Amino acid sequence: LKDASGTIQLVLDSINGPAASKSFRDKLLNLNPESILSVEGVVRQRPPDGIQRKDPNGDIEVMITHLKILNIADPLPFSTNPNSSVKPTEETMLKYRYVQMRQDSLQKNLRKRSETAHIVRNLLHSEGFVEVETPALFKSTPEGAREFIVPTRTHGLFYALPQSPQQFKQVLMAGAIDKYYQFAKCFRDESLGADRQPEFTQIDMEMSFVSQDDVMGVVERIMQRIWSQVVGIELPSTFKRMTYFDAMSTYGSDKPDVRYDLKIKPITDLLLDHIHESNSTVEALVVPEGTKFLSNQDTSRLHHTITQEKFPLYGGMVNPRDLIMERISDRNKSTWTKTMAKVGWIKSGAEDAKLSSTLNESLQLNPSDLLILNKRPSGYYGGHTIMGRVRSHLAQTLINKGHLKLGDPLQDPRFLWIVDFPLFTPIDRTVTSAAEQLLESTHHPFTAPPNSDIPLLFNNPTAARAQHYDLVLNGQEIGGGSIRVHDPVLQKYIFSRILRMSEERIQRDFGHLLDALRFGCPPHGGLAIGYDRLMAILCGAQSIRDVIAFPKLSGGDLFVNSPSMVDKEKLAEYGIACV
Ligand code: AMO
Repeated sequence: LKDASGTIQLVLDSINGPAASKSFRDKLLNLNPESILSVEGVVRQRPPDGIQRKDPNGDIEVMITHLKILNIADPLPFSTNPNSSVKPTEETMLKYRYVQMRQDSLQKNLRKRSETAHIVRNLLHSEGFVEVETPALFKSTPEGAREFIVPTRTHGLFYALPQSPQQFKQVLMAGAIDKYYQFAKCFRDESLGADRQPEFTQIDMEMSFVSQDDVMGVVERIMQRIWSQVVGIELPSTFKRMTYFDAMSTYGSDKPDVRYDLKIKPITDLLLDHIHESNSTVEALVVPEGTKFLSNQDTSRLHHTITQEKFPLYGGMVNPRDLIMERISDRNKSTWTKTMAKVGWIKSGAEDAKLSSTLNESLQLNPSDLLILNKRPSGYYGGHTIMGRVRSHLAQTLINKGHLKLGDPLQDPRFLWIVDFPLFTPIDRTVTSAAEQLLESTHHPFTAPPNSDIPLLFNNPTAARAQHYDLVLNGQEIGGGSIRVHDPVLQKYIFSRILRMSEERIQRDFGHLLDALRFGCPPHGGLAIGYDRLMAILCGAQSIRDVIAFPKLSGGDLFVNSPSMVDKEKLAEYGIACV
């Protein structure tokens, strides 16, 4: 017999007990696994000559006095024994999620999720936070991701599901709920992935009269408490911080995995006398002794992968000639810069030997190293550079081949704050005239610059920094937040002059928020932790699907089979027809 707490052996006395009747005994012994029984009996020490079992409750057993079959299970679609040799597909497991849930791993994950939520609620409650629920029927407003639209029976009018409770939580600050939190459901109609679901949960927080450091402090205390109580590890009292610029220039990513070195080195300055174009950046990545364990096939595969990706903020697709993989040997150590001349990056006939020796020294290059070079349009924009993608693919290859071992993500977590993000990001970098350059908010349009950068909004907005901070753990963004604009004049200026929204649209989409800022709204800021991502790390799960009771695949929800068709008549009530 098993239940959520474990298994125990049942013993039937075939002479006196309920199994005295042969027909009952036969029925019992022929039951399908996972049938539901009610048992009463006497718990007793298992006799030394009893049947040996290897389960944790092996010392005791139940001598049955009454037994009832409550529900006979049909043969199962797959075995609940995780060691069974037949492995069902993920689709099958999601269709019969309740059967999969009986397996140890999903049981443990869901219980750990509940326990962790409890720890967080306790801590926030003790710090004076108020848990407030905000509406799921929201309004279509441009905040970043694509929304799910909800039709109403008033023709032409729609709700939208919230991407996050961002605007509501800011308005709670105007409403004098000075410390808010919520385990909030968020909805984003974007492509799915191991760390992405269309419907996910945030630990959403907002506070009045706070600085960036205050918000980061609360989040650090949450992580410390979780790691202490769930993992049994004491974390440092503050986490490391890195600027966006340092993260992008050294790791090529705004969520760098700092568990491995492989640092990117900009070498543009060293090429200044030799280079053709002025508006390019050249970056180098050295894999020490890389030629020993990365074959030509490995590097051409890497080259191919990168040239198939799109980099809209760095000129589109990568021209294959702009990514060089050079195997350094004794023979070519002082002549490899010829490759740069050959593909036209530098003037040929440049003082080869001198340039090589300068670069060799700066890159500390040795025979048998693998050198990767990339030339691209200058600047740091968006979530990653081309070399940043090279770095993470490369690390994956090295891990797969057993040449790179990462520390345990739970026992040795590398929490890292990324700060000083640019407030705005260009939408299309091929537009060069400042007058036509369209910008979007790097985080969201409510994020405030530091006071010192406000003047930049009037003449050079792309240079303005944001009071925006992301929490990164082992290369994953597990949280993000900012200090908000609380001045309605500044907020309106950002909407109209920088994001170029029409007056009509500002009023329609954000009039309510501007009103809330006008009638006495304190300075405020907050952050949201991606709860599913955090739980996946805590459970050592490969995907956030493993820590969500009913996750979706790209086909939707396989258990209820949704999204599904709706009758024509019902659609007509909403004024909708499918064409
Ligand atoms: P942001 O959009 O950065 O910020 O989201 C916060 C965190 O939510 C997680 N996350 C996701 N998890 C699973 N599936 C998804 N599709 C998904 N999208 C995001 C990430 C991310 O760090 N309102 C702001 C927060 C704020 O400014 O206070 C917001 O939503 O871990």
